[in-house]
Amino acid sequence: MNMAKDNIYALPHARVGDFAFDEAVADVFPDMIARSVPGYASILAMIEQLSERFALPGTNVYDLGCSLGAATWLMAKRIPASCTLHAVDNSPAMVSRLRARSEQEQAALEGACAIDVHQADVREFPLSNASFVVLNLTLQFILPAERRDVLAAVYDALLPGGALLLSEKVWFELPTVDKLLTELHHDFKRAHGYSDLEIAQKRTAIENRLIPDTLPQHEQRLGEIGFRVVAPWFQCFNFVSMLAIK
Ligand code: GEK
Repeated sequence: MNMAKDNIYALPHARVGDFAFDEAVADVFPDMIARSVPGYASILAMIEQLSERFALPGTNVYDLGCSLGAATWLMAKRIPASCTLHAVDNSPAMVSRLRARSEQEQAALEGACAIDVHQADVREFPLSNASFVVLNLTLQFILPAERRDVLAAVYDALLPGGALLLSEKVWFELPTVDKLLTELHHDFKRAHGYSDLEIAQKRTAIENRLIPDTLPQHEQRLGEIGFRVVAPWFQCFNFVSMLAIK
């Protein structure tokens, strides 16, 4: 796994453009996400565990917004070999690296389920016969007005008892709580070697691309769509992961 260091925002940018999942980001992505998302490793470990619980033989499992396939890879070794695991991302830079890794490391996947890698937009990607669907830090990059349709498509594709794993950055209505948890997130980034300049420039770059909801907004929308159980199971500062069961 490539662990090149993320220093994309280390030097001052004359104009901080909008954040994009391009070649430069894909090159440093494992380092970037580990140092930016508190609890990322814990969430991945639990996705592996949950996939084993929910994935049923002969069904589809989806990793929507898979990036370099960190969750895909873990799930492949845990779910029934008769499943098809669909890894979907619309970033060509991410998808080409994931395809290359799958080809290079075929031996490691011996006996595991088939992995189908798709360069596609999750807003349009057809889903069916699903037992477990992962949206790990992806929905937050989809425009708020379009989120309900994506989640409803997941709900429609899930078999009864099937589950959606949804991890998101969130904001908090109470200003004191929002300020505190945002500061703690920035402290986390500082403790992992990001400078104040990097934190500030990344914040500017991502402002228009990552628009968080609150946890109650997520819970209400998932409930309205029809999910029988909505259980937030993880929170670290302003990052939350929930399980929604049909
Ligand atoms: C992980 N889940 O390591 N269609 C498809 N992909 C999209 C779309 C879209 N409309 N919008 C954004 N993406 C991963 C981490 S990263 C999270 C997910 C982060 C993709 C985008 O290209 C990127 O690869 C991913 O969603 C978000 O478990 O960078 O904070």
